[in-house]
Amino acid sequence: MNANRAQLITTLEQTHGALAELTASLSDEALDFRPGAEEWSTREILAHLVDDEMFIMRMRVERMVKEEHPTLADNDEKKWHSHRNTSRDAVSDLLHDFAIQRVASLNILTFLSEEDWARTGFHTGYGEFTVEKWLEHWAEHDLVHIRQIEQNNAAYTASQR
Ligand code: NI
Repeated sequence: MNANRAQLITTLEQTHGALAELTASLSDEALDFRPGAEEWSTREILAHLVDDEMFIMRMRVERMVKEEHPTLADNDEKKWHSHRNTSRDAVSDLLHDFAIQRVASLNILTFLSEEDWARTGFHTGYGEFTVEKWLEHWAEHDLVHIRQIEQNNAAYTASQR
């Protein structure tokens, strides 16, 4: 496995721990705090990561590996979230669900062949990409949302002064 790919997979392996650490001492008020009217709360970010892991991230890899150059449809994240059953969104549930989904993803990524990494798909927003390229997007997406939670925590702390 090439070094860049191994590094990206390590990033994916570390995300659950980072999320657990960032949310360990948060009250429900802090979890539901929005830094702006249009911004996501930390609880919503966790729910988004659970949904994305299964329906977007892993699904796209699976489709590229199993289908010939599939067209991968965009999804409306806000609409998804508005239809979400939020009755099971305790932070412990969300982290547990994310851990299960992430392990399933890592099991698939770990066993891809060189031919699999070179397989392609098309997305109306991103254009042409390979499984390898998708892994870069996936790891970057994790880091974007980890930073977003860090910023939410800082904004919440500032709002309490
Ligand atoms: Ni996202």
